[in-house]
Amino acid sequence: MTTWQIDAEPAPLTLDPEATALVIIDMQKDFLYPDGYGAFLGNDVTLLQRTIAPIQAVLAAARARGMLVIHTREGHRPDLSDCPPTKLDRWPPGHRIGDMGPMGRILIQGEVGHAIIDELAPLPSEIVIDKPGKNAFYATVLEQVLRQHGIRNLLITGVTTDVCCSATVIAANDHGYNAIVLSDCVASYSPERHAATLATIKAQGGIFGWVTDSGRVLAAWES
Ligand code: C5J
Repeated sequence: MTTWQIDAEPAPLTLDPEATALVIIDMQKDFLYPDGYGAFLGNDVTLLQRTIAPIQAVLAAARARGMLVIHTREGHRPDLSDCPPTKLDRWPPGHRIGDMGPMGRILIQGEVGHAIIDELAPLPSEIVIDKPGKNAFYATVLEQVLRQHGIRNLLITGVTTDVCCSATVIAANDHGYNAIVLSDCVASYSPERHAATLATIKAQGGIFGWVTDSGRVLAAWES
């Protein structure tokens, strides 16, 4: 059986390609584009844009290998029926989910800002999971999809390291999956929180998972 030997922290990994999926979390216009909601809140979106090229490289290689690719999008129904009031009330009026932002209603399905960035547009054959929470397992069909495809290992990319990537890695661990985070393919609006999140994931012998990077994954795929 072919396996991938991937250099990672806290220890190298051996992965079964058939049981491994690429997960691209929330690479949405609202988080990454200069006229999106993230920028509107005063964040430096260039910190997140650095992930685009390495994710493109990993995505192209994953597609060439016929790997399962899963994209996620954070967002809510236009009537906000899937948005808890606690999530809604957390910001001042004008900055809330469902309010009008620079790219349409903030984090609402179907709005321009909710879409995945053009650079990483999913193929029609790829799975797109809409999630109302930060963790991609919460109130979605993700676990069912993974089970149907026999997946046990998740290569985690996307934004933001400390929010939706972290929440998904922690949930993946509890659901019995191996989460392997590609450090140059994830980013935060805060470099400090990015570093702290990666340090936590791989601490204590890999308490939540592994950390590697696109170069080491691509090298493993090519060897
Ligand atoms: C945030 C996310 N940051 N995708 N969402 O609210 O990390």
